[in-house]
Amino acid sequence: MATQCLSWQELETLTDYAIDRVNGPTNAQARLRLFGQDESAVRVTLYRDNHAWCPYCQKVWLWLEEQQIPYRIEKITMFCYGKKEAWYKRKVPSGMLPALELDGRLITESDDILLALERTFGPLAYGMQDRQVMPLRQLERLLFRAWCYWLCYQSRSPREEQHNREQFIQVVAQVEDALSQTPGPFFLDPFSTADVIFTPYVERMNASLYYYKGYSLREANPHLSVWFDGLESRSTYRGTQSDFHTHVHDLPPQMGGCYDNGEPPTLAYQQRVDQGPWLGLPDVTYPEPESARAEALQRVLRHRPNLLRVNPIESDTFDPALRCALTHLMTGETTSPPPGTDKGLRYLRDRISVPRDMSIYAAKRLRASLEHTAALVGDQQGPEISPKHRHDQNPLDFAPV
Ligand SMILES: N[C@@H](CCC(=O)N[C@@H](CS)C(=O)NCC(=O)O)C(=O)O
Repeated sequence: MATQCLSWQELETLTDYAIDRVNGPTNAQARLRLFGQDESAVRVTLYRDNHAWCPYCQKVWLWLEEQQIPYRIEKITMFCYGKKEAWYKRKVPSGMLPALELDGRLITESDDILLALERTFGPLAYGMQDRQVMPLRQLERLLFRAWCYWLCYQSRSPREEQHNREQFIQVVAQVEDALSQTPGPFFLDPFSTADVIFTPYVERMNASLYYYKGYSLREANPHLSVWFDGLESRSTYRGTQSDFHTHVHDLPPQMGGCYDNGEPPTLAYQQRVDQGPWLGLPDVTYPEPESARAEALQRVLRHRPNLLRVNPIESDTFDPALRCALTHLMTGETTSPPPGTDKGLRYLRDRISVPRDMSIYAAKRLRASLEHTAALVGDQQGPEISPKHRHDQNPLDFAPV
């Protein structure tokens, strides 16, 4: 075991991770996307949630990225994690997201937004009202409802739980059938609006059913499995992609509760999502990029003052603990953090949000090093994440310093 963890200066020399947020690959941190065009070409502003948790926002976000439409991004607070911005409520009194301005005209409702975008910029392969897309949109809503019944209502008996499970699996069989109709991985050939419409909730179903019901959607269904792989072959999707840990803890306050069935596979999956190992979970299958660790380090360095300030462990004590974890992340060297910092390291482990903070593999690597370092000094978990609200994630606490 090495005796000393690296200093912040030494850590800074270990990452040169940088991407072009404006013209480069899809990413959650950008405020402007130009795709190589001049800023004067921007006709669209997307209002989306600050943490990239809102599924309807992901739908519009992915569509704009696929079509490479230049746009600005304004990030808004969701009720579940903070106070809605007054200026946004003046614009959209309900405070609902997403909203979009197109040539100065405000549009709400994600489907209406996509219809308006299509009228202006053309469809993404097939339009929202295409006769092949319409039944797929209905199927997506059917799947959504079956998922809600199973996940978001407490069953009154094992029989009711089993019934809700079967109802969901029956609709999944229809989705499998729809996917089997095309030679490629997608709902229609080529990738289209139909895939964009399924993406946000199927991603959330995959995470939540794994964690709350012990059901692995991606692994249990061969066509959906190929569909997920197809999505992950697109850099647009990778930039919006979340991970299991983020979703299973962002969904309960958004959905009004997620109910677990307490069965042995569920308990085992919960342990895995919360405490690792995170590599190998069926939330991602594309190969890990070489830059994952450097990306994680760069993101921590950027937000270091806030990360130290919000941690339940006092900054002077948490500072070396965090450096020990980052030393492990970058060098593989194990250095022991100050006693009592296990709780603080796990607090941070549990609050990395994908893709808000970093991409999926960067988060897995960082979680693993935080856990490895915490385990050297104890088994104290961080404060529990509330299923009712996420005020621990209030964006005001993370304002640039
Ligand atoms: N039918 C709407 C639904 C939008 C919606 O439910 N948005 C939620 C977030 S997913 C929202 O903005 N809620 C207010 C909040 O959480 O702050 C659409 O398709 O755009």
